[in-house]
Amino acid sequence: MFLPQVVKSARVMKQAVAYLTPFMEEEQRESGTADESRGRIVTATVKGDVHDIGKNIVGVVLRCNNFDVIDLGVMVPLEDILETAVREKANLIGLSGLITPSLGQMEQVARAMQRQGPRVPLLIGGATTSSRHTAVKIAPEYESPVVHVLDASRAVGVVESLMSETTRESFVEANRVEQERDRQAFAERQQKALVPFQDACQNPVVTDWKNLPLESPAFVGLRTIDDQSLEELVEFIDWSPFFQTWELRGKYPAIFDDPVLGEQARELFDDARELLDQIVSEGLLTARGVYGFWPAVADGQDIVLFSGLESDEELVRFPMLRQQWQRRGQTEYRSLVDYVAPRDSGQVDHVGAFAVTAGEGIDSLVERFESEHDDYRSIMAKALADRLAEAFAECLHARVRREWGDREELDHEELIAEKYRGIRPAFGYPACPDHVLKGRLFELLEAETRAGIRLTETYAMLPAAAVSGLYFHHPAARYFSIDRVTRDQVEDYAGRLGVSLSEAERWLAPNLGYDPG
Ligand code: B12
Repeated sequence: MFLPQVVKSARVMKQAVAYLTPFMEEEQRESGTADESRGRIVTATVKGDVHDIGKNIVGVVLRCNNFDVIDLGVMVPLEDILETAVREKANLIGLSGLITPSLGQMEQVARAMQRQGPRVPLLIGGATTSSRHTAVKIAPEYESPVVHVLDASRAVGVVESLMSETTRESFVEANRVEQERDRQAFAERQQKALVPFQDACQNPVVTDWKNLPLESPAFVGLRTIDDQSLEELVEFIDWSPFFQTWELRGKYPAIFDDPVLGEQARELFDDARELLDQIVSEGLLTARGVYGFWPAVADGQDIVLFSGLESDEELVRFPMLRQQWQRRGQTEYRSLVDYVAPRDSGQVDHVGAFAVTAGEGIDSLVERFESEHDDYRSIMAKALADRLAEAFAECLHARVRREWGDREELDHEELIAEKYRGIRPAFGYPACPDHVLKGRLFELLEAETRAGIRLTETYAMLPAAAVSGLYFHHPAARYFSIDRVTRDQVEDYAGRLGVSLSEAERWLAPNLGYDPG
C-alpha cells in the first residue's frame, strides 16, 4: 500500500476507534483486562525545532500497526521526553528534527538517557538527520541501541525488530556493525586534506568588477507584504517535493505517467488541489512577508549592508564561510561574499533579504482536522502550507528580479529549474550553513513585527511554513556547499561574529573538518 492510502485508511480507523473507545474502556474495566498494544513509543520533535510532518506520518503508520504512540509535539525539552517515557513505561523513544541545531539536541537526549535512563532504544529521524551522524555523534553517547530511521516505510520494520524477542539481538548487532562502518567512513573522510583557510581566501570566485554592469534595485530599505494573494502563489508551487513528502518519488507532472505511482499520484494531487482550493477561496491561511534591498560591500570575508548610498554607517554585517575542499573541476574556493563587489571595486552593489510565511492560520486548520480525527487532511494542510511558503519565496524572488531590472520571460518549468539570474540562499542551506545569522537577518528585516515570524532558541522559524534568506544578483551566483571547514577558518569566523571558538563550533558542528575535542 502507498503511504497516502495508509494515512487515508488510518483516518477511517481513527474515527471508528474514537467512537468505540468509551465502550472498549468500559468493557476493559468490567473484565479487568488491559489494552494490548504491541509496544509503546514516545515521539517528539526536539527543543527549538518546529517541524512535525515526518514525525506525524511515522506516528500514523505505527498506530496503524497497533503500536501505542505518545506524541509530545514540537519544541519538546529533553526533560519532558524522558519523564514521559518513564511515567508511561515506554519501550522506545523517537526523536525528530529538520534543522542542524536539532542534531545537537538529539546528542543531549542520548547523553541524558545514558546518565539517568530510561534505557530504551532511541530512534532518530527527520530531514537533517543521517545514519552517519547518528553513528558518529549520537550512538557513542548511549550504550543502548540508537537507530536512524530513514523514512516512514522503514519505521514499522525497525520498531518490530526492536520489540520482538526473536529478532532484537540480531537487529541490534547488524545496526552496531553498520554504525561502526559509518564511523570508519567518517574518520576516513575527515582525513581528506583541506586547504588552509588563507590559501582558500586567495582563490575566490573572480569577477571583473570594472566591466560588470550592476543595476540598482527599485528602492532601498524595507517593504512589508501583508496582502499576498494565495491564488498568485499557487502558480509558483513546485509540486515535486510534495510527492516526496508522501513517499511518491518522481518529478511533477511526469509522475502522473509513471506506471507504478501514476494513479496514486493523481489521486493524491486531486485531494491536495481540493483542499488547496478551499484554503485559497476561504482564506484559511494568510501569507505575509517582508523584503528589502541595501547598498552592500564585501569587506574581507564579511558582507556589510548600509542604510543608504550616502551612509557609511553599517546596518548589519554577515560573516561568511568559505569552501576549503578541493573539488574536481573547480579551481576556486567559493564564498557568498564573492558575489558582492568589494569596497575598492569602485562599484555600487546591493544585496537583498527576505522572510516569508504562509503558515498563519495553520494551527486552527490543523486543530479542526485533528478534532475530526483526520490525520490525512491535517498532514496535507501542513504540507500545502510549506509548499505555499516556498512558492512565496519563489514568487517574491521573481518580483525582486524585476525590481532589479531583469526582463526575463520564463515558464513554470524554467522557473522551477531556476533559469534566472541570481540566487536566494537561506541560512541553513549548504552555502551559508550557520543558522545563527538568522538572528541578524530578522533584526534587519524586523521580521517579527512586519511578517509575524519569530525565531526559536535554535533559530527555527515559527510559523513552521516559513523561508528566509538573502538575494544576490551577481550573474555568476550559484548555489554551492561549504561542507567541511578547518579550525583556522572557524577561529577567524568566531572572531568576526564576536563569539567564542567553542560557541562557533557548537553551531557549526556538522561542518567541522576536525574534532573540536
Ligand atoms: C520541504 C522542505 C522545507 C519546507 C518544510 C519542511 C517540512 N515539512 O518539514 C519549508 C519550505 C518550509 C522549509 C523551510 C526551511 N528549510 Co527546508 N527543506 C525541505 C526539504 C526540501 C524536504 C523536507 C521534507 O519535508 N521532507 C519530507 C518529510 C516527510 O520528510 P522528513 O521530515 O525527513 O520525515 C521522514 C523521515 O525523516 C522520517 N522521520 C522524521 N521524523 C521521524 C521521527 C521518528 C521517531 C522516526 C522513526 C522517523 C522520522 O520519516 C519521515 C517520513 O518518511 C529538505 C531537503 C530534503 N530533501 O530533505 C529541506 C531542508 C530540510 N531544509 C533545510 C533548511 C535549512 C530550511 C530553512 C532553515 C531554510 C531557511 N533559512 O529558510 C527553513 C526552516 C523552516 C523553519 N520553520 O525554521 C535544510 C536543513 C538542514 C540544515 N542545514 O539545517 C534541508 C535539509 C535543505 C538543505 N539541503 O539544506 N524546508
